[in-house]
Amino acid sequence: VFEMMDGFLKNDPVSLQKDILDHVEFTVARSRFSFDDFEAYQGMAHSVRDRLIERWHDTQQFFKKKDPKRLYYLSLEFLMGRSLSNSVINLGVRDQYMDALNQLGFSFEILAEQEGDAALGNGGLARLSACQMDSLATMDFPAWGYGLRYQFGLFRQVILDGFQHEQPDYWLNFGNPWEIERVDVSYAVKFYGTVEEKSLNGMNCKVWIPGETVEAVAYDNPIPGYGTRNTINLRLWAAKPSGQYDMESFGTGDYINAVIDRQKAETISSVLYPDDRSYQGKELRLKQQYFFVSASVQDIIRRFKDSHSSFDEFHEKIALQLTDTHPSLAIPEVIRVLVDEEQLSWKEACDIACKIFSFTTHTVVPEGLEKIPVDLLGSLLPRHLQIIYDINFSFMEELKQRFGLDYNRLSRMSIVEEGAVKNILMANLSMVVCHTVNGVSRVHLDTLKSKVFKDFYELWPQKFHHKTNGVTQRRWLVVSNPGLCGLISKWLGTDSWIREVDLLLGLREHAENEELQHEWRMVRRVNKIRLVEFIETMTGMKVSPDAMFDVQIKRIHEYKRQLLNILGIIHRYDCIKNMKDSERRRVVPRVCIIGGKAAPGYEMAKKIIKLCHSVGEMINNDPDIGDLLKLIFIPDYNVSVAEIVIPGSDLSQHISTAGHEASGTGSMKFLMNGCLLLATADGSTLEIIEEIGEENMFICGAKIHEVNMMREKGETIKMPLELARVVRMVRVGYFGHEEYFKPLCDSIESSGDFYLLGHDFPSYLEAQAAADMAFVNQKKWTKMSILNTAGSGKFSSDRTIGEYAEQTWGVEPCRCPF
Ligand code: 26Q
Repeated sequence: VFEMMDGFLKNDPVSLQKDILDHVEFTVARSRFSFDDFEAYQGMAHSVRDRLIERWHDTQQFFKKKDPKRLYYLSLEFLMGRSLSNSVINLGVRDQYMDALNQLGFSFEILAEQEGDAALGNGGLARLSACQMDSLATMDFPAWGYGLRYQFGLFRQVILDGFQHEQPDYWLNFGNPWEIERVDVSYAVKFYGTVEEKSLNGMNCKVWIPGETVEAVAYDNPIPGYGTRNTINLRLWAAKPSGQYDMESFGTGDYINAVIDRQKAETISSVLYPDDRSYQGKELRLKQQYFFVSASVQDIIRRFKDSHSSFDEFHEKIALQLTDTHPSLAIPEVIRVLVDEEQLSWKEACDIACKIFSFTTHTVVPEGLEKIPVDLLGSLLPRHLQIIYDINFSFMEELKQRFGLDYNRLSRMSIVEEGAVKNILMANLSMVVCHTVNGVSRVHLDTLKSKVFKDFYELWPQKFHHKTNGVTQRRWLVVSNPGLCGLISKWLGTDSWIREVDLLLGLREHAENEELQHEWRMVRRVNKIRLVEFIETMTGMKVSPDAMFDVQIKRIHEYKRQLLNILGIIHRYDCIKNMKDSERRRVVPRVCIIGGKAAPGYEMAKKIIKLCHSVGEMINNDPDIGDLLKLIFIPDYNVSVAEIVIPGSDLSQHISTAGHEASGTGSMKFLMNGCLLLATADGSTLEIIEEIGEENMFICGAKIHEVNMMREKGETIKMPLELARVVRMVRVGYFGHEEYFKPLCDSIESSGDFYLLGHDFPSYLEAQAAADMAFVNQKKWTKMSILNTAGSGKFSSDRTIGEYAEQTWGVEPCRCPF
């Protein structure tokens, strides 16, 4: 069926056309003479898939031959979004496919929109994993990703009467052309049971007699690099009933019930936990974590043993990166396999573990750290609990040597938290064993050192590092903003910035060039019009592209302060209402856009969503206001929505209470796309200020040390009048639902205003006013916009991954020849 050239699939438009049609006929099983957009998408996706598989094979064979040190990236979440555009761009065959489709009478853009998102994650952490996979592939690192193949990804958000409702995400219902099912790659994962002591060759051994076995089946997702043949693997595990006890259960008679019972194994990989506030102590979550870890560790050790006869070189060939503590059961699992199954000594196994593991933490607050009740762990994984106790015993001895019998310190640092319910602290376990812990921004590292991991920092300062997050310019510029992308390449005279993002700096010298400014505005205008159309499709609202588009899109959290934004909008509304006509003429029209999901159990976040709708309802229908102010809530925010919204935004808000956002990566995507930032000095925005200068941003709010001081002193400030006024409007039912909104008002006025909306409101309004002023001067605005893109180079995940490779993992590029 395939047209080959020099043994490679051919990529000229005619061959591609034939290929697509063949897939429509034989894979999708439709007539090659009559098929719709979705079928055309499927045909094309399968044709792209063939090319991915071709390169994936070559890359894996090449890695096998070279046997370099490999990086294994373990994450329970990956937010990949759509794959079609990204794949053809990274494979370097977009234009050829566009031609092929045009000749068949289809549009590439329309086909790309047929694809649903792969949303196997919650938010920042999960999208970061996806960006980092793209950089690992592009930079030729011999890396593998491991994750879980949830049957249901992040819930779909449906808004009814302004309230969020959750619906299952049936992302696999129409098939998934981007994965390769590996029925031959599967491992038994064991749970429950008991541990028995046995004597083996005169040695005392622990033997785990498990009570339940589930099979993990591999699904491989090729990740193509840009400008390279390298295509790495993201291996996701799905749970299937184990075949091991077939005879036993089927022999006993109750065949039907036996089958049904065994089918329950599949629940392990059925659904993603939608709460990104961490820890609930749920058994199913723990099962997911261990299922994932056990399958991955078995796979890694099997691959190693394929080409090595002892474990001497294990740490020279393998680096294991833990994405937060979620996969940290890999630590006792590796030790268990090495000691119980490979007969290494306890010391040898621990030494290996200490050399291969590193972890990155994505939280700032101690409450965000993961705990597992000892009873739960002991029943599900009895042998692992023993191993954790043994690790802790040695660690406590080490501490006593070092600090003497300082019991307070011992209890603060212990992996086992004593109390009414005993818990295992996964962060402490990770701290003890990993050779490195990374924060995700510079200030995040400071917080780790001075607060969350203070004791550990005193003990092992050399373990602490940070790698400021980054995002991939392939997805966030090349895929999502082709207009700007073309313009950048034209003015830089090269498209090399797609691999070497620092070249973007070259735009600085043109920032005031009128021709570039004009073209820049034109491109941005086209993007805004695309967003206008999208808003109309999603909400039925018509907004004007002449207005300033002011955007806040991210998960809904109290610390991210969508409430501050909404209260600011009420203030603006109130001001406009009270203006004379002459004043109104000077108002800069705004379209305020908010989007994001609330964790299903997070009541305050859900109230914020409802408030947004109620306020929008009033403002948008007020004939007094017209186009001067609109408030739009974009439902079901996800990666592909972000790809439309970000390029069409003028101003974006990143206004977490200082000290609460570990990094934040949304800001980086806006920055690259030439959108201005209105931000607090928190997480990555502090580093953005260093790159582009305070004069090119709108900064507001208390600084981190001020927040700390106010909290330490328990200082309460007097509510600013403007804030008191808008809160009152909500309280007295100006927007209806006064009972329902009461807790929101109380959080500011009666419960200590933990997130400091009162303190930050005046400077927030000032920053907003400064943005208005700047927008009136389009020359100045456009200059700032160009400088944003020009200064965004540091925030590419290529830079982040380069630092990890060199400083944390010790891995080197391994480039497959073309
Ligand atoms: C833990 C246990 C049980 C169930 C769920 C979880 C869980 C899942 C996801 C806990 C946390 C998360 C996600 C956290 C997250 O996204 N953090 C963000 O990470 C980004 C990437 O580093 C940062 O930019 C953000 O600042 C940080 O909030």
